[in-house]
Amino acid sequence: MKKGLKFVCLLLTMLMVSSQLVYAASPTTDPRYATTHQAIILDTDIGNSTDDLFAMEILYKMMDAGLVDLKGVIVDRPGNGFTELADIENVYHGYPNIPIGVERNGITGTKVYIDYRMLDDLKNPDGSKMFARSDTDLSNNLDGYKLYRKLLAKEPDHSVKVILIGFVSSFVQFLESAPDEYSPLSGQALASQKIDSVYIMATKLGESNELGYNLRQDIPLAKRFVAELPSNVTTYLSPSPVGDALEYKPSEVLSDLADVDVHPIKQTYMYKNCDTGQRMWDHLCVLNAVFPGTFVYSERGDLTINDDATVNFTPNPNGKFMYQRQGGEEWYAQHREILRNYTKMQNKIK
Ligand SMILES: [Ca+2]
Repeated sequence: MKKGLKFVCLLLTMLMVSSQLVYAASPTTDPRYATTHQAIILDTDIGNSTDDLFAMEILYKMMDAGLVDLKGVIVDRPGNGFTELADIENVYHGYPNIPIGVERNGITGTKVYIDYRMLDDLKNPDGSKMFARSDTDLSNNLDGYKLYRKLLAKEPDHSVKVILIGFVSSFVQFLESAPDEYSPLSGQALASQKIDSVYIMATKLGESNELGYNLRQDIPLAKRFVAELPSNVTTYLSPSPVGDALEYKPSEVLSDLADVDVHPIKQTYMYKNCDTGQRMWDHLCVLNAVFPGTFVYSERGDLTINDDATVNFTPNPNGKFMYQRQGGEEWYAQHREILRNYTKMQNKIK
C-alpha cells in the first residue's frame, strides 16, 4: 500500500475510534466517512498565522490521495505578497494550475502576527529562488468573487464545499454579485444552486458568544454574510475554542519536517518566531468538510450578529448553521497525531 493511502486509512481509523464519533460502521468501507474527489474552494487569509499553511498542506495531500479536488484558492487579504504565498504553496505541492483569486477591496490594517511573505525572497546557494513560482502574472488574476462565479458556474448542482478560513470579503462580494459572463444567475442564486455546504472558522460558540477574530474585523460585513447565505446551504462553524486546545509547538513542527530541507512551513518556522500563542484552528474546517459525519456538532440553528461583536445562536430544526463541539482529552490527542502525520507525509511525486 502506498504511503499516502496507508496514512489516509490510518487517519480514518483514528477518526473512527474517536470518542466523539456518532456512527459505528467501519469508516474504511462506509462512504459517509470520507469524500472522494470532493470539489472544494478554499478561501484563506494566508500570511498571518501559520494555521492556514497547515490547512493547505492537508488539502494538497488529500488531493494526492484522491479525497478532494481543490478547484481554486481565494486569497482574502489585500496587499502585496499574500497572493504570491498561495502561488508558492500551489507550486511547491505540485499543483501550479490551481487558480488563485485576489481580494483587492477587503479588510486591511489588521495586525499580521507572523509575516512569512519573506518566503518569496529566499534564495538557494546558486542564487535561484528557493520557492519556485508559477509563470502567472498574479496582477492579472481574477478578483476573488469573480473566481467564485467562474468556478461554481462549471460545477454540478449542490456539489462544491467552500472552506472559509479567513475574512469573508470575497465571499460576500460573490453572494452580492450580479449575472456576468460566467453565469446568468446572481451570486446568491449561484451559491444556492452549486454549493453543498460551507465550513468557516468563526465564533467562540461552545465557550462564549463572542464573534471571533475572522468576523469581528468588519461587523457589518459579517452581518451580510450571515443574512445572505442561502437557506439551503448548511454552514458548519468551527469555533476557535475547538482549536485553542490544539497546540503544535514550533520545535515539534521542525522535528516533523527534519527530513526535508526546503518546505514553506519549515522555512517559516526557521526564519520567524512562530511561538506567538497561535493554535491550530483552520485545518479543522478542512477535516470537517472531508470527513463528514465524524465530528460532533450542535443542533441546527439560526445565527445573528450583534453590534458588540457577539452572536446569538438560536436552535431551529430548519436553521442553516451548526457549530462543531469541542472534543475530550482523547480526541485532542488523536487530532494532534493526525496533524503531525499530515506534516510528516511526503507529497506524491507527480
Ligand atoms: Ca486563517
